[in-house]
This record gives sequence, structure tokens and C-alpha cells, in this order.
Amino acid sequence: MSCGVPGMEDAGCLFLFGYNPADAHPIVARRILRAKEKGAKIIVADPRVIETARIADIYLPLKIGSNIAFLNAFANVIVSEGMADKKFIEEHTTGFDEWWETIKNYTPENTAEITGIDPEQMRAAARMYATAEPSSIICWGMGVCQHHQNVEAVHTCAAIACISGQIGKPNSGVAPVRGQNNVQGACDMGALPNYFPGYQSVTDPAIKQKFADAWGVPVEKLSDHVGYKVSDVPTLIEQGKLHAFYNFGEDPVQTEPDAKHLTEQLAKLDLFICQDIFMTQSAALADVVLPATSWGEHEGTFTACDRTFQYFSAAVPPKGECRHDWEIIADLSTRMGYPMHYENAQDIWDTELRAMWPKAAGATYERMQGTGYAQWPVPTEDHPGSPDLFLGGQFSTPDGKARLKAHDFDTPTEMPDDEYPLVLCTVREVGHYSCRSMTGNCRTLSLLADEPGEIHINPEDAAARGIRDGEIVRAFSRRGETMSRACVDERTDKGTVYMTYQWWVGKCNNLTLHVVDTKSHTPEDKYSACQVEAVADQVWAERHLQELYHELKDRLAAEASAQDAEPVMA
Ligand SMILES: Nc1nc2c(c(=O)[nH]1)N[C@H]1C(S)=C(S)[C@@H](COP(=O)(O)OP(=O)(O)OC[C@H]3O[C@@H](n4cnc5c(=O)[nH]c(N)nc54)[C@H](O)[C@@H]3O)O[C@H]1N2
Ligand SMILES: Nc1nc2c(c(=O)[nH]1)N[C@H]1C(S)=C(S)[C@@H](COP(=O)(O)OP(=O)(O)OC[C@H]3O[C@@H](n4cnc5c(=O)[nH]c(N)nc54)[C@H](O)[C@@H]3O)O[C@H]1N2
Ligand SMILES: [Mo]
Repeated sequence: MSCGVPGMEDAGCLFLFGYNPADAHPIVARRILRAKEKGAKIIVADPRVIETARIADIYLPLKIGSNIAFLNAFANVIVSEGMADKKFIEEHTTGFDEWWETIKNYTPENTAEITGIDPEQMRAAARMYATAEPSSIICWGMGVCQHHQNVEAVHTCAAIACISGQIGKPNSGVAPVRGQNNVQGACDMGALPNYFPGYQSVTDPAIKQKFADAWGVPVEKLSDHVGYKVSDVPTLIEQGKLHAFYNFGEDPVQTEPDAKHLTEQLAKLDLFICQDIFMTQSAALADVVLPATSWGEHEGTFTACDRTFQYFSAAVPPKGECRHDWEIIADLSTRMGYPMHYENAQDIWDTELRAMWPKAAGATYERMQGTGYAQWPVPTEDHPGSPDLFLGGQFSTPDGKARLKAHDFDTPTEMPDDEYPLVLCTVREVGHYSCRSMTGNCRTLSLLADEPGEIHINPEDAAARGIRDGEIVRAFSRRGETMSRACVDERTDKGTVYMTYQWWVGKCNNLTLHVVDTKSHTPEDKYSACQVEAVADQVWAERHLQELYHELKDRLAAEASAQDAEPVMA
């Protein structure tokens, strides 16, 4: 993010594009409410009427899968109605003429059929965004990232901020409000296939030398092969290129698309290791399970989406055989021939991050004690930290200028047809979290919502299928099927059904299409063709789903006690 989350309150306009903070990030949602109270304008562009749409000054119900057409037309309005910041474009960007060659072809009028948006509403929103004082912020989430033109949409959001001059000043710019509490931190620490810690490229010889020196190894020992991405795993196994998979803090059987195909591929591995805090469906398939401590049992840091490092301490000691993730990894490394010794989490933080990445050098544990924090870039111990990036229009390119990039619109991969006439979009709900290993094991949250979850469907689509609210329905696609409870919901756009991806029995990833974009390899989780039908025997359906749920829970519990009986790491 180019701004800080607290600073969102002081922006003049917040443009939420494919982001549902009320369910996904309630703390950010509170900031948005406060911004509204302080007079900010709110624009929401989302195919369904999300909670924030209710407080929006302009709500744009764009058709699902039409992001690039929408954003291009939005950008076009800013330029053709004379709202572009010519000075900013001139001094702080490159590539405007080439960018305009694409953007000039998209207008609110000629894209209205693709986007479903009234051209006047689109124009009003673009004016509101471009002219807001003192600043505007575009916030986006998985409604951008989980479509196959995701990198293209991010380029276009960034270009919109640049050409309007709505970046490069406090509380402005781009806010990809990153998913999990520490997804930013995982990236900061180099848990990416192409970077060492601190976004330092594995293919840069000088960087490689720096890490080789710090680790006391010959530089040839550090691979400059850019690694694979998790979404490549099933394809690589199928192609015979991947034989061992060490899976750490993820439950791919639940959360990756086309679950049946993935599960078949995982079974072919010579070695499958899972390091988790629960016996997940993936861990149950593993050859080796390495039980780790949870956030209440270890100390460490989280990095929030706005680059804020926060320290947290352990509340209780580890139980049973569980060990800290870092101890497991250090031990494995030592046994594999590279002795890795750390005193504690702080030792890792100081030697592997602060010493290796100048932007984090000032983030000491002392500074982060209690409610303290540090926001990178924070190069020295007395540096205040940086809520805002790119101030004065200085970007992180070699020439300091932003590159404008435009892309033509392309339709989603699997369009609905007669056989599968509905779009399945998979999203989040407030009460449960991702693979649900954590929230599903919490009784209070299970009372809030439980299996088989819900499938949200527009009243017209439900009526056309004889589906009544609260009944169990069958949903199916070219990949597989599942059963879930219908929630007949006028907030849902016609032609699309929405499921959350945490349900093990009502599992939407049985249906999703495994297609990834070419650059980031993120699956197109927001768009696959499906069909939904009523189930005649509701008594049977309710009982059947409960049986499946109990069988699964019993199987996982049995796996967990089997693991207890044979310790894998003495
Ligand atoms: N309670 C809870 N909170 C969570 C999580 C959880 O599982 N549960 N997961 C965390 C994680 S990992 C993440 S990544 C974040 C994600 O948080 P969000 O990004 O808010 O996630 P989603 O709900 O998947 O999608 C956001 C919105 O995109 C919209 N959308 C779908 N298709 C399109 C489209 O074509 N165009 C536009 N403009 N919008 C579209 C959907 O209707 C949805 O409202 O949430 C985090 N927070
Ligand atoms: N259909 C569909 N699928 C999706 C999405 C979608 O919108 N639609 N969203 C995708 C997104 S954005 C994300 S981020 C993924 C999330 O999917 P996952 O990463 O698979 O799910 P999480 O629940 O976040 O947690 C992963 C595992 O980490 C374990 N864990 C928690 N704390 C620790 C710890 O300290 N140490 C260790 N070793 N393990 C720990 C948990 O028990 C859990 O099993 O799902 C993706 N899948
Ligand atoms: Mo995520």
C-alpha cells in the first residue's frame, strides 16, 4: 500500500474496487466508516451489494469479470473530461502516449454492455475520484487478484492514481489491502519464489553475493533459479517434475482450485510433508506431519498490509511434541548439512531481516514492545517510519518515474453456457477463516455458521430452479459437485452464485476451475461456470451432509491420534 490504514480516515475519497472490508477486514472497515463520518466520499464497485455499498455515495454494480473494461473506461473519462494532472504525468510518469493508444478506445458508453454500468454513473464516479480533496485512495482485494487479468487490473489501478495525481502525497494512492494478517510479512521475509528477504532478487549477482557472505557459503551454493508457485504444484506433479512437496502453513486440499485433481496429484508424490498446527485434510494425506506451535505459543512479528511491523509475545508454553516453526526449519537444515543456529525469534529478525534489508534496519524489538510498531521503510532506529510511499512523486523505478501500462479487455476463461449457465464466484464471510482449521475448531464461531455453508443466489435464479431459502441444493461444474444451503439473496447479482471457500463438506473448490494468470499464477477463483439444482429429499440431504461432516471430523481426529502414537521427530 502507498498509504497507511489509519491515514485512510483522512482521504477525501475512498474507491473500493473488488474489496469487501466488512467481512474480510473489520478493522479497516471501521476506518472507512470513520472516513465517511469525516466527510470522505465513498465509491464501491462490486457485482454484489456488499455492506459498504450501503454507505457508498456511488455504488457501481459492475458485471463480474469486466474489471479491465471498467477501469479503462474510468481512466478514459479522467483524461477526456480534462481531469488528468498534466504536470504530474509530465514530471513523474513515462509511457502516457502509448497508454492512451489503448485507453482511448474504451468509453463508458461503448463498454456499457460489458460492464453493465450506466455511463452517467461511471462518469460521476470518475469525477468524484479524480477531483477529491485532499486525496483519493483506490482500495482493491480479491475481486481484482482472483481474475485472470489480475496483474493487468493492478497496472490500470496504479495508472489511474498516477494520471489523476492521486498518488505521491499523504493518504493517497493505491491500497491493495492484503489478505491475511501476515501475508505482507511472509513476502517481506522472502517466502516468495523470486526474492530473498526484503524483495532482493535471487537472480541479481550482487545480492546473491551479499547473502552468501552473510550465510558463510560459497556463492555458487545459492540457486538463482526462480522457484515454482504453489498453484503450479498439481501440474508439476502431473508432468513428473515434482516428487517431494514440503507444505508449510497451508491446506491446499481445501483452498486450491479443482480439489479432486489436486488430491489425485498429491497422492503421486514420493514425499509429502505438512507442517501445521491442526490435522487438516492435507496433513491427513501427508507422509510426515510436523506439528508446530500456534500464535498463542510463540513470539514473533506480523507485518500488516500497510507495511507496519508489530511484535507479539507467547501467552502459553508449547504443548506435547509441538515445536516452533523456526526450530523445525533450523533443525531440518542442520540435519541436511547446513548448520542453522538461532537463539530465538529476535535473533532471526535482527540477523536475517534488519541486517540484510536497509528499509527494515530501524525496526528493533524494543521499539515494537507493547503497542509499539514500526512501518517500513524505517532505515534507522531514530527514523519515524513511513506511512506514505512515493511522496513528491518519487517511485521505486531506476528513473524514479511511474510507468503507465494499459491492457485490452479479455473475457474470463470459462464463460457460462447452456449446460453451466451460472457464474460461481468464491468469496469470504466474516465468521470463518480460509481453510477453517482454526475457526472451525472454535465452538463459538461454529455456532455462528457451520457446515455445509451457504450458496447465495438471486431470487429470480432461485425461483427459476424451484429453490427455496434455507434448503439444501446441489451445485456442480465440469470439475465436480457439492451440496450447500441456499441463501436466496437480493444482494446477489442475477446470473452469479457466491460461496465462501471454508466449508469442507459444502466445498466450493470441488467446482472451481484451475486456471492461473500468466504472471503471478494466481488462480481465477472468482469465475467459473456452474449449475445449481434443487434437491427433492431435504430430510435425506440434511442427514447425508451431517454424516459426511462427522465422518471427516472422525477421520482427521483418528489421523491426529495416530500421529501422537508414532512421533516423527524424536
Ligand atoms: N472473516 C474472514 N476474513 C478474511 C479471510 C477469511 O477467510 N475470513 N481471508 C483473508 C484473506 S486470505 C484475504 S486474501 C482477504 C480477502 O478479502 P477480499 O478481497 O475482500 O475478498 P473476497 O470476499 O474474496 O472478494 C472481494 C470482493 O470482490 C468482489 N468481486 C468478485 N468478482 C469481481 C469483479 O469481477 N470485479 C469487482 N470489482 N469485484 C469483484 C466480490 O463480490 C467480493 O465482494 O480477506 C482476509 N480476511
Ligand atoms: N475458491 C477459493 N479458494 C481460495 C480463495 C478464494 O477466494 N476462493 N482464496 C485464496 C486465498 S487469497 C488464500 S490466502 C488461501 C488461504 O488458504 P490457506 O493458506 O490454505 O488457509 P489458512 O486458513 O489461511 O491457513 C493455512 C494453514 O496454516 C495453519 N497455521 C496457522 N498458524 C500456523 C503457524 O503458526 N504455523 C504453522 N506451521 N501453521 C499454521 C492453519 O492451521 C491452516 O491449516 O485460500 C485461497 N483459496
Ligand atoms: Mo489471501
